[in-house]
Amino acid sequence: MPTAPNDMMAPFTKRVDLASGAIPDAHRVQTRRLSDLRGLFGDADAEEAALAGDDPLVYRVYDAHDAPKVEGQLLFSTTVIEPGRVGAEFFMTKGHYHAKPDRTELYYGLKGEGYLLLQTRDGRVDAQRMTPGTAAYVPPHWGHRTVNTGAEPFVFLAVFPADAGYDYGSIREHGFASRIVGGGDGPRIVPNPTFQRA
Ligand code: S6P
Ligand code: ZN
Repeated sequence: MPTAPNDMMAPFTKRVDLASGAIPDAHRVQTRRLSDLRGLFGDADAEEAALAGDDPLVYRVYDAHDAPKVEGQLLFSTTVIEPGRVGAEFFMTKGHYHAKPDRTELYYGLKGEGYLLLQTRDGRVDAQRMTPGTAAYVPPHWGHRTVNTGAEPFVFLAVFPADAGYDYGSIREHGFASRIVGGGDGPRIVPNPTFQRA
């Protein structure tokens, strides 16, 4: 039984538009342009050049619903990452640890292709390839970022505890251990030379 009145929620269903990745009646849509990711790409000159242009859309997050930020509640969203690069580096999300670091998450690939990059604060690094139909698990304590390595939008569904929260500061301050760059042989996962362990 719920212990507080605001823990009580009615069941509901949301539709995900599989053609676009949008949730048409989303509670909230967050738009991330390149200016929102300033400083996160490895090639600072390429980033500045792109920012001097049209400040391209990098990704949108469709938050399906709102829920009390308490243990037991789930949130879910879709993320639509546009195809594109800054220099050689593919468009990606900002990346975060969860503010409650032991909170987990499940990603389910819906469209396009990409990678889920993961890292722990004590130096473990991982990359999971995601395509339509793959389910990728973010374990407790792993920071995570997604990257579109394809030529069309990369779309995935994320399901996570409502009290997980976001720690973006650690990624902004210390960087991500890996980057994904494009070249003649396709996407390559390379170490980030400026990464510092948190
Ligand atoms: C939330 C989950 C996703 C991301 C989204 C955007 O825990 O991991 O919904 O928020 O993919 O990434 P970011 O790093 O900008 O929040
Ligand atoms: Zn997350």
